[in-house]
Amino acid sequence: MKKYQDFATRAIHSDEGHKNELGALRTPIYQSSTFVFDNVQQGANRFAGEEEGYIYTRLGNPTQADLEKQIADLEGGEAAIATASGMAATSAAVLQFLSAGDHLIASDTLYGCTHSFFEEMLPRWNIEVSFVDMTDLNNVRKAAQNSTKVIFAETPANPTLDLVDIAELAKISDDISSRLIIDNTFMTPYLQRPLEMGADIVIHSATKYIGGHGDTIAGLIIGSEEDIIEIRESTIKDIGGIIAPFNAFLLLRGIKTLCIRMDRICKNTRKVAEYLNAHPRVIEVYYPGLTSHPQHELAKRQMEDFGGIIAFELEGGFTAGRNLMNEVELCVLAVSLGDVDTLIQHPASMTHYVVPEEERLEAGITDSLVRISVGLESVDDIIADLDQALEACH
Ligand code: LCS
Repeated sequence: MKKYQDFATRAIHSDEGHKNELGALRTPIYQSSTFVFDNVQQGANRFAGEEEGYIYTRLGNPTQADLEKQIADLEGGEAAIATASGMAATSAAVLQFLSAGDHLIASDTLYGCTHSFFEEMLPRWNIEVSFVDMTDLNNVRKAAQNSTKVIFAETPANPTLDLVDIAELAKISDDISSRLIIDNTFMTPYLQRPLEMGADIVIHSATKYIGGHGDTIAGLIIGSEEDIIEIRESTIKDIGGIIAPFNAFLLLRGIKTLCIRMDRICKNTRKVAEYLNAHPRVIEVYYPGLTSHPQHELAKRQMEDFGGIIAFELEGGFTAGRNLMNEVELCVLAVSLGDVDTLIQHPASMTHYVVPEEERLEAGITDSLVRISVGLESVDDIIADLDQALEACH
């Protein structure tokens, strides 16, 4: 097929749905655990990698393969693997490139389970981890050791919306021969493409904007052909966090409307951020699209738009925030993000509950921080709901 330059066209046409035997427009769901061999020699050849063809869905499946081809194209990578969850993507990518005695540098603000995986589990395999504030990259240079094999960052970070300069971080990573892994969940490839800025691997919680409808848990890993083959044949094959065919189908479907959803979400979010910023009871708004965000210039440089997540703090601290979340009617009180619905939650007691208090506060995840993932509803209705809740939450 002709290679289209425009992302919006590729999001619709760079899968190979219609290339199936019956010409179905959409990629079929190959809901099969295993694949039949014509004879013993064919089975042996497939295992030996001497003949193309499917073997067993943990090792590969046509629905999954179509999704992988498309997301690699959209992220600007050579290859990809779709996984059972965002955490399956993070753990498979990180474990692939670290062995006992190695060192990982991670940004100090990360989704709670990513933080606990690094802090609680990796040291059990004698992997040392340094969490550093990557808004100042000197901290990364200072933390670097000969044994540093992976640098991992989320940008924008969950939930504080701190940014990391990907191109500068990639230079540091190259200088010390480390691999740079970027969690691009908050942005999607439509708004930010870390591989083009020098990152080695991108991971996603595809549960969020890529699925987009609040109905799927899934993850993605994108990188060079060589790295992806290694991950597929090792930490995915042997640890097993592969995506289910039906979930791969749901992501292929989500990608078709990614651009139009993100355009609407970014537009809505800008208005909600401006509304919150002007409200007398809101004392702080964290959103990279506001000129008051300390990294607004970096945001304009490395992101196409500013995304759909806002964090904010209310006058009256935790009590006011809790009351607000109990008072909303349209906004849904739930974790996760990137859905069609506007979701609101309390990081300190929910998504980041697993982060030890001292580290949580150090990273700016205060007890009074409220996070909102703006959805696709009418922005007037979202703002009216927040307005009535702010009135009622004294
Ligand atoms: N990376 C980021 C940036 C995330 O926000 C999450 C989940 C993950 C990775 C893990 O992905 P999962 O395994 O859940 O697909 N973030 C969540 C959140 O903020 N609320 O609930 C889950």
